[in-house]
Amino acid sequence: MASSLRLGSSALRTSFISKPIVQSAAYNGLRCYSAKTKSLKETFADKLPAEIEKVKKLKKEHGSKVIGEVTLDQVYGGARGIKSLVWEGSVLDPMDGIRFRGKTIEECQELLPKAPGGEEPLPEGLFWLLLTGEVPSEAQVRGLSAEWAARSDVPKFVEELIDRCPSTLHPMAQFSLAVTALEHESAFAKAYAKGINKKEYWQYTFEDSMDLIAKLPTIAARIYRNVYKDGKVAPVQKDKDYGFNLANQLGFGENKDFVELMRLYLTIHSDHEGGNVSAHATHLVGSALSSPMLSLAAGLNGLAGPLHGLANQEVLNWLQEMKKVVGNDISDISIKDYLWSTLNAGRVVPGYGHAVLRKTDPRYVSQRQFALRHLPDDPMFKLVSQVFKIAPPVLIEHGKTKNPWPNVDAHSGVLLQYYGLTEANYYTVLFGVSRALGVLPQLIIDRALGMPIERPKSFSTEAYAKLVGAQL
Ligand code: CMX
Repeated sequence: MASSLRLGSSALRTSFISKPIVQSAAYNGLRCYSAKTKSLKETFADKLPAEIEKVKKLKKEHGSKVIGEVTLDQVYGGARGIKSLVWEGSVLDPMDGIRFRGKTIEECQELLPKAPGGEEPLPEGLFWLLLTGEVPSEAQVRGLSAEWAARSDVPKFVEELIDRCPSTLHPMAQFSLAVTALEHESAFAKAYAKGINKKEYWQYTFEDSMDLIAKLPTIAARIYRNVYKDGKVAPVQKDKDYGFNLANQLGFGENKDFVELMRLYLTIHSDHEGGNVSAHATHLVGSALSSPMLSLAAGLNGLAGPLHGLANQEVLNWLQEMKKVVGNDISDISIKDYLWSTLNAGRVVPGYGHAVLRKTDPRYVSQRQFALRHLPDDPMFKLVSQVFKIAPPVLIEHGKTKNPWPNVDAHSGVLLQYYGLTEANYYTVLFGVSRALGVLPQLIIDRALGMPIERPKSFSTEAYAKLVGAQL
């Protein structure tokens, strides 16, 4: 192992942390944490040598063990269930749903620090948990909020790029474009071009990830304000948290319930283990040592697909179409008929089904609980609740989907529209801001653990036929 990684944790801090090798110009060494509070980078660096040793030992002692088999059906079935990825932040159980570093959403809601007077966890805390495995202290989370605010300035040319997009360009395409353009600022790309020791990769990846996350609310808000409002974006308030700033820059900062919703939304949409399209795409592109900017843009492009993140946009549009047809009659029979008309038209019921989950998504449940607390009488929420009651038996009768229960996307749009964020085409951008908080910690971990370029094996149908002894 190279000398820098053989060092103990304090030595690591001295070489990597006390004199950071790279910092964003906006951040510029500003001390966001009190003298006694360890920063996120320090916390991660402290834990890193043990993590590296753990993986090394596992590979050395058990590297040749067989952990599964692969059928031809899996190969032709989107690689479902094939164990081939490492993802530290979260694991998805088909029945229990997502756990972030072993903690359920409910546990995260209880344990993660909140804003003063707030109810919902701050996404800063979730990011910290995903990266380090530790629940941060309140002071650490406040420090991280300040650090992101300090790094939030978006380069002028990126703002101009967004401003020049036609308002008819889908917000996700604008978002991906802006994130790609941030490549210009990538410390990783610049350092790599100069030539760096691979043991230092993670630090540049960390700095880029922090800069990138910090800029996303301003970018996302600029797209929203350009396409749907007056094009003016409020500046980031440096003493406020990430969720508040996003809500405020979108134009909803005065509504404290919407701010709380943003904090919850950003927390629960962040991570869903490694095999989903956005997470896997980010990881895959990152494995070629593309910068965090280019890697995240790849993930966002995948999130923009209707079978993945875009489903939240589809759900609200579908509910609104349904409302036009059923009017005020949301009786069981009326909803059932509408569901069948969707299925008989060869369409999917958006927001229902999942590649891994086999029960109601806990992310759906937490949003439903939020709605029950804040908007129990909203007509669209009542419609969503009716669909929740009627759709599962209809989908079971339809007999195709392996999971007739709702996923996260079945609920989010209804909460956003209640507070006046009614532009469904925009919703996936918010999902993308949150997803960055889940996929970037893993990218940092990938570089810290020295994960190699990803390269699974492919064959032609003829070659597979030969492999299984089939005559075609
Ligand atoms: N409505 C109608 N049919 C559905 C269905 C739904 N909600 N969900 C699955 N099916 C169908 C599939 O289209 C498939 O049909 P074919 O055999 O004709 O191709 C069959 O049921 C089996 O699919 P599956 O194994 O249950 O589901 P997959 O793992 O292939 O796909 C998903 C999972 C999410 C893409 C699918 O359930 C779907 O299209 N749901 C609606 C879109 C949606 O809500 N996506 C968001 C998922 C969450 C996220 O990633 O953000």
